[in-house]
Formats: sequence, structure tokens, C-alpha cells
Amino acid sequence: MSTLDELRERALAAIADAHDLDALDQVRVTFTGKRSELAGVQATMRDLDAEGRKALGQQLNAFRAAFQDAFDARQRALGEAALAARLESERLDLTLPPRRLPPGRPHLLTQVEEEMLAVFIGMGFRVAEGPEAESGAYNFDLLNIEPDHPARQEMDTIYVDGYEDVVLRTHTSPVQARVMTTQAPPIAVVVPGRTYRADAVDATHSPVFSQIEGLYVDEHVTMADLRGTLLAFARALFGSDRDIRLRPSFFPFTEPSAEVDVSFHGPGGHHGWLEILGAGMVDPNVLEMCGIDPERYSGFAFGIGIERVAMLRHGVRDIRELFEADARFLARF
Ligand code: 2NL
Repeated sequence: MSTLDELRERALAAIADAHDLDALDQVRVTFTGKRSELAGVQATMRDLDAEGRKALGQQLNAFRAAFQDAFDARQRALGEAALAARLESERLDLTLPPRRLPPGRPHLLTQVEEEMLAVFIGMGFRVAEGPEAESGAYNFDLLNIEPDHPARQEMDTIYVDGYEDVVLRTHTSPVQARVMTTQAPPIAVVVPGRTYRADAVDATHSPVFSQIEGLYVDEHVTMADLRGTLLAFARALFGSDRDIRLRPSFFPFTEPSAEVDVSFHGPGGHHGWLEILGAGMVDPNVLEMCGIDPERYSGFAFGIGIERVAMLRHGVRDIRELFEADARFLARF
């Protein structure tokens, strides 16, 4: 009997000594498992008479009850301590001030592009986009640019190495050709995007530049529609006091074609005209090649260089500023 008392002393001491849940479980195995001293005491039962068994049985029950109470209390205490430690280690200080990052903004070219697109979207144009690597068919043939046209020579066009007939698009017009070959009029799209020419870099030239081209095809579209659309555009972008003028020009894909100037009034009564874009009535050949009946439909098209507009609007004197990513330059806009 005193064996069990002594065993209880040691068991309760071991429970009190267990400093985590794993150690506590180990105490349970050691003192009450199949090969424990308790199991040894229990095995002596069969050598006892009925009275002895009853007495030992009560002692054993008392031992188990005392062990279980101490075990449960210790388990609860260790569990609460573990949770408290975890909550403390994962504590977030919500009063810490945030790290302030200098706010970024879209690149000047993106700002100007979005501003121009918004004007055309407001007039009912939709935005279309397409690939920068194009076939000669879409970049040239469908646009009435003949195989021997100087623009197709390696001197002006960047050909993609290893392909028979793939170029970096020299304008965004191939996207309009894609729209015309897949959609029926009325068509009103503006196409923004990067374009490529084999140009040497200087203050006004870059081999990579961006355009917005526009195309409107429907029944009865005339030069008056072209003029009204471009006048509304020029006034939205440059100011409601502006006028535009159209000068005769030539593009392979429009007939007639025009260069479009916007008026300006500078300080000291200084005034004049600034060229901002090229435009014209879509050549009936182009409509026909793109699957649109030129007897029924007519259209106008225009092309605007985004860099040029950005430079005019913001007094940027060298196109290279727009590609160098100098943070001091970019922060000005
Ligand atoms: C310029 C001139 C222009 C077009 C682009 C065009 C597209 C199709 C059919 C007809 Cl699919 N025309 N585009 C027309 C006239 C001028 O761009 O100087 N851009 C900077």
C-alpha cells in the first residue's frame, strides 16, 4: 500500500515538473502505461484474496483519480501558457506609423495617350489593339503599300530575323486592317500602341515610338466628318479657342490625304500653326482588300504621334527624354 503512496508522490512531482505537453504525455506513459510500475502493482491482484483485491482496487482507483486530476490541471495550464506565448509572439502593433513610399504615376507618354483616347472614346470610338510583330500582308499589302514602295526596304523597316515575312509594325494601321477584315461597318476604332522604324536616334527621332490611329467607316462618311472629328479633338486637347487647317498631302492608304495643323496664339501676338497629325479618306482599294464594299461604304482615318503631342503640350525639346526613365524628368509630370 505504501508503494502506491510513494508512487503517487513521484507521479504528482513528475506532472508538476513537466514543462510542455510532450513531456506531460511522457509522464502519463511512464506512470500509467502498459510497462509502468502501476501495471506491476496491478498485476499483484491475482495473488490476493477477495478482501485484499477489494482493498487494492480502491487504492488503485484513488491513485488513478488523483493522477488524472493532477494531469488534467497541468495539461490545461500548459495549453493556456502555450497559447499565451503564441499570442505574444504574433502580436501586431497597429499603432506603428506606415512606411511612406513616394507615390508613383503613369509615364508622361501614358498620360498623354490616355488623355487622347478619352477624347475619342467620348465621341463613340472603341479601343482596339493588336500585335507588334506583324506580317507584311497586314502591315503593307492591305494598306495599299506596294511591294516596291521605299517604306518596305530594310532601311526603313525592322524585319524580324529568321522569318520570311514578319516585321515590327511601322504603324498601328495593321490593327485597323484586322478590324475591317473581321467586323462589318459601322466601324469606329482608335488604336494605340508602339510602332517601329529603322531610324537613327536624334532629338526628334526614335526607332520606337507610339501612335494613336483612328478609323471610321460607315455609309456616307465624308471629309466634313473627318474635319469635325479632328477639330473637336484638337479643341479638347489643346484648348477651346483652337482652330485646325488641312493641307494636301499624300499617304498610300488614303485619298485624298491631308496634314492637319492646330493653331496657337503665343505671347506678344505671336501666332501660327503646328502640325499634329496626318489623315485622309480611306482609299477605296484598302476598303476593298479588307472585304468592305467601297460602293456602299466610305471612311476616314488618321494617325497621331503620341511623342510629338507630348512634346508640344509639355515643352519637351528632346524625344530621348521620353525613353530614358530619368526620375528627375519623370517627376515633373
Ligand atoms: C501620320 C499619318 C495616317 C492613316 C494614318 C490609315 C489606316 C487604315 C486605312 C487608312 Cl487601316 N489609313 N491610317 C491614314 C492617314 C494618315 O497617319 O502622319 N501619322 C503620324
